[in-house]
Amino acid sequence: MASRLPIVLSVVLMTLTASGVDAAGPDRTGWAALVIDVQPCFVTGGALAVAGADAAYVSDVQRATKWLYQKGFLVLGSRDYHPEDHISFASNHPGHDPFEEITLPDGRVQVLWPDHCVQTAGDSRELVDNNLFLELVKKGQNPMFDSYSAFRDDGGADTELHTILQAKGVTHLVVYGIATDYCVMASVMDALDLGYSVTVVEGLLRGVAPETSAAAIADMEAAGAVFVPSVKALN
Ligand code: VGL
Ligand code: ZN
Repeated sequence: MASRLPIVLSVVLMTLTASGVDAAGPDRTGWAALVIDVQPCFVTGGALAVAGADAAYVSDVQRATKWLYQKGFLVLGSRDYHPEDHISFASNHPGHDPFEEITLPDGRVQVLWPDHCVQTAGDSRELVDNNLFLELVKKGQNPMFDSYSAFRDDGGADTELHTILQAKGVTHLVVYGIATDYCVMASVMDALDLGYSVTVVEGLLRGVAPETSAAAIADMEAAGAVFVPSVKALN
């Protein structure tokens, strides 16, 4: 039996190599990447296309995410996933237009958007390779509440994200995606509130508008997020 051990070991090693996990480099226990809303609705050609979120951006995100995965980071992500009667759709508020801000009867301020990331429509799918993700959290399904944050919606209902991160012992998040001034910012702020250390990859952010994106970056930094230009800074 003992003579078999080297064979078993080399099969295990070959399997690890084939899976693409590169054990070299720092220990990444406790670290996870969080890829926010890289979906067709938000990229060039989408209903709510964000400036600079083009095909080159999507392949940069794909490459960076695969690199982190190979370095031993857990990879999680979020998907905006709205029903057709969602409160954020201008089409559900006759007389109002996309990008208008309205006050709802309960006093909440809601930005109105074009119909986007509609459940089961092609534009809500994930653009980064699904096989890299431990979990992809859907958000914004409740027609009554928007959910910029990947952790919870405007009604206070939690997604499963925090529970999963805790179960996996994650303490440090590397965050990037779309949109800087909405879902990235809300997710980063909630992550900091929940006690995670947060590193934001600035080169992999795309925002709805330059002024609100610059303000969001300043706010995230002031709240304690660390900014790096690219994932290579994490080597
Ligand atoms: C987002 C606007 C509406 C985002 C989602 O992913 O930042 N922005 N829904
Ligand atoms: Zn949305």
